[in-house]
Amino acid sequence: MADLAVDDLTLRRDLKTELTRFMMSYKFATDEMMTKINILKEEFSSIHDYSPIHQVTSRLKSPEGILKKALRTGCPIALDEIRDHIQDIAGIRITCSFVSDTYRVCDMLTSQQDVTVLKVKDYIATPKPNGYRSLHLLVAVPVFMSDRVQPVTVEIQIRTIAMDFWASLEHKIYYKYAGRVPAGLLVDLTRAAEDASRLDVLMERLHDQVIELGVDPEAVDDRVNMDFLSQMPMSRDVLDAFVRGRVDIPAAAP
Ligand code: 0O2
Repeated sequence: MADLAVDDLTLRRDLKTELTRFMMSYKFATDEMMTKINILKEEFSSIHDYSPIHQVTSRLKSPEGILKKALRTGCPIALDEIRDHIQDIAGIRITCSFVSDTYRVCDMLTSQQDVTVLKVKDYIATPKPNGYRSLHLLVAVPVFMSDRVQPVTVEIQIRTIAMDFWASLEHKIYYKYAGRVPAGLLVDLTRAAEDASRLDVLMERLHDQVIELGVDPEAVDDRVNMDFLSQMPMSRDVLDAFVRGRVDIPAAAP
């Protein structure tokens, strides 16, 4: 009897370790992708004072959320099956100001050597019937564990601020009505999606016109915004030595 209890405890501990490893792999993959995205964001903001990435957020589906999705989609409850069939356990959402930025960000991420593109769904070029627009990427990134390297799937949604505003509201309404949204509201939502799409086109056109006029918003402030550099004491001579290779740094006064 006592042995049975010990076996049960050991089994529970092993299962918990396995589930923790499983969830950790998605957390690490999210962290890796977030680092990549934040590097791009910071590089653009520092050098150009403008970034095609407006905001980036991430979320990890909870074990309960994963189980619910597995039951809803008929996925067998086994970690290997879940890994293969539930592909949005790790999710990242990037919002951009303009439609062209969404494709630009997509290209920058998918051209990175260690990012394997599994699937691209372009709901911007082909919106869903309800008006939903967004660029969906499924990518795999290698996660380096202590004893193995594991490719882990991350879902990335890239959309404009207007598309994101619409999708958040639609999501709320959909849940409020438990999927049975009144017909009138559905019509209004589809209209709002079309309006948001027109706004995106208009804003991008205005942005292009501003650039054509020679008032490049990226050049209005030509200071290189490297706040972190200002925290490091650096004289003009040191800067010269770094950038131009001049090494005649005057000796410090005794
Ligand atoms: P949740 O609650 O956000 O996790 P697939 O099997 O690939 O053909 P799937 O899994 O629906 O179909 O993939 P898809 O179409 O790429 O959608 C993935 C996610 O995009 C959804 O996750 C939503 O987050 C979002 N999404 C897709 N369609 C809509 C939509 O019409 N409105 C809104 N607001 N979001 C949408 P989940 O798992 O469905 O939901």
